[in-house]
Amino acid sequence: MKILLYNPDNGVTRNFMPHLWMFLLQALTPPGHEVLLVDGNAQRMDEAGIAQFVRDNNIELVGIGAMTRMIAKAYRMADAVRTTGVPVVMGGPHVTEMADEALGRYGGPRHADAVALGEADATWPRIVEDAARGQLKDVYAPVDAFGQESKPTLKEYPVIPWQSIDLKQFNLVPKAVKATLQKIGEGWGTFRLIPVESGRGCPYGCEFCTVTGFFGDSIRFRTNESVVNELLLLKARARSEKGQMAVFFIDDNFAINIKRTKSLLRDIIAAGAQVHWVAQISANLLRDEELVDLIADSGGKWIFIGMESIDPANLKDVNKGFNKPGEYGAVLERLAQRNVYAITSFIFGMDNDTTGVAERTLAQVRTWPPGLPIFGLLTPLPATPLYKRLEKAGRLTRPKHWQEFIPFAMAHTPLKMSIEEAHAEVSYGWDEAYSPAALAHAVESLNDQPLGYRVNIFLARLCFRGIYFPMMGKMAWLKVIAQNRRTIFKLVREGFKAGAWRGRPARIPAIPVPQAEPVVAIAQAAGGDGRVIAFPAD
Ligand code: B12
Ligand code: SF4
Repeated sequence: MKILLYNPDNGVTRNFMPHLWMFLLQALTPPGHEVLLVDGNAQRMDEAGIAQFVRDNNIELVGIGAMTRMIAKAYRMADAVRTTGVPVVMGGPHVTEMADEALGRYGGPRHADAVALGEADATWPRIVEDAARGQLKDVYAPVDAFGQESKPTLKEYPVIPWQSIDLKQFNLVPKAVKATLQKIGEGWGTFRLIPVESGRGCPYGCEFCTVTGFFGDSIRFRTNESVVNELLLLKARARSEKGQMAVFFIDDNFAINIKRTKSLLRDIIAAGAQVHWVAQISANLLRDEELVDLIADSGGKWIFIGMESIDPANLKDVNKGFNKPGEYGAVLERLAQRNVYAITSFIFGMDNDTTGVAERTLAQVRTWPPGLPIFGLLTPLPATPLYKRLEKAGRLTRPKHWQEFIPFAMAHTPLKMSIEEAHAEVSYGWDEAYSPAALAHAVESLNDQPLGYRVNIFLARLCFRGIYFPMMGKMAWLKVIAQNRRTIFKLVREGFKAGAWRGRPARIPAIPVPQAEPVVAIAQAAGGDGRVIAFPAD
């Protein structure tokens, strides 16, 4: 059978990283079937396009995975596929919670022939075999022989054959400069950010988050050996094509078991498997100096921290009281001393937020080492405790907000300000944090560092700006470049000075890894279409 796995774009922003579920299910497909992957972020497709693709390639089964944010598009694409007579299986966090919606059991149209609930590692092979026999069931649940929910232990993790997967659509280096960049240093002809998981599950249960409900509060880890081997495979692939790979450890909380994270990072270093990496780690776990040392030494460059709010009352409301705003500055300082920087995520529209929350947050951010602040609105995702609380209180203004996705728009009324005021706070946050003055300030604050670090922070900021501000097309980019011309000119001028790129970082990592380049490549790629995508709330 020929199978297509498809992940939709969200219609607004473009993702910089492929989705792990596609590679994982491809690796778990029983032998004898061919699996094609299409990521809508890399290959835009509309309804007619996917129907044509299915016909042209004689596809016999289509698997679609989507978050809540893209579900409306996912349903439209599924409908288009089903008009060709090819069955559609849907999976992922949204349909797991809203299976009846996908199956048309709420009285609405049916979009999927079958739905895979929860983690599909064990059910996918069954789905494929049933589809091949023409006997798809409506619902596939991950249960054991006794009907009890069962989750993969991850001890027997499949080997994703990175050496041979077709990754053409996921190269962030624009075609026009690929050949030239291939000749630079070890080669920059390709740059890919690859998702790797080392474990699943988070016990913290923050009120707005899907993860604890979906993956459960039992945390499971792959063996160190299997993660290290995967990194080695990725490095070998990058070398063979004169390119670079960076890794996003997509674990919800990469250091949830500090002892185990340290042992993994030590094994990575011992095996020479360091790549540049990004990971999500909650602030409370970054108090550990030894952990932060190992992060830097193993190639960690950016840590995503779900700070959410600088107001302890807000954090308590959403069951995230383990975040202590008073220690945020020290945590970031500890990272910055090792040249690791943070993507700090904030949520506005929380129940204790009042007007001016963006400026109050920014006043704190300005006292911290430079990083990438991002701002979003509290969003009631289906089946989360937050959704249930707001529904019970009659506070949902758009209870099915996913059916008509509007970026950066609230779906409930905050308690101490209006919806419009919350929107204005988010807008202010982005405006101020990504203004030319703020970008110049971020660059200047690293004046004692080699030029690469300053270029890195500048380009990363330009890219992250695109999460909120449309930077589609050349004109929008030219405008941004014109607004930031002073900083660009300064960086270029310094680039010509002898030794500017070398210098001595504030602290030399024990294991030397090249600096700055991944973000350079992301920025170059973003030059095509300008937008990068939001990170999750850790
Ligand atoms: C990495 C990640 C991202 C990446 C993008 C995704 C990528 N390229 O990998 C980035 C950082 C960009 C991102 C952004 C966002 N994310 Co995100 N992200 C994640 C994260 C941490 C890991 C995803 C992952 O790969 N998991 C591991 C794989 C193996 O699990 P999986 O995808 O669920 O797949 C399994 C099953 O679901 C199933 N499955 C999935 N698809 C399919 C399809 C078929 C056909 C079948 C049979 C089975 C199946 O099988 C897989 C194997 O078991 C998850 C949390 C999590 N742990 O999953 C949040 C998560 C998916 N993100 C979430 C959110 C909310 C966002 C943002 C909206 C955050 C924001 N405020 O901006 C943005 C929106 C992105 C966009 N495109 O518009 C929510 C989604 C909740 C929901 N109901 O939709 C999650 C669950 C986190 C949370 N806090 O609740 N995210
Ligand atoms: S927001 Fe982060 S820390 Fe909280 S439950 Fe979700 S994954 Fe865990």
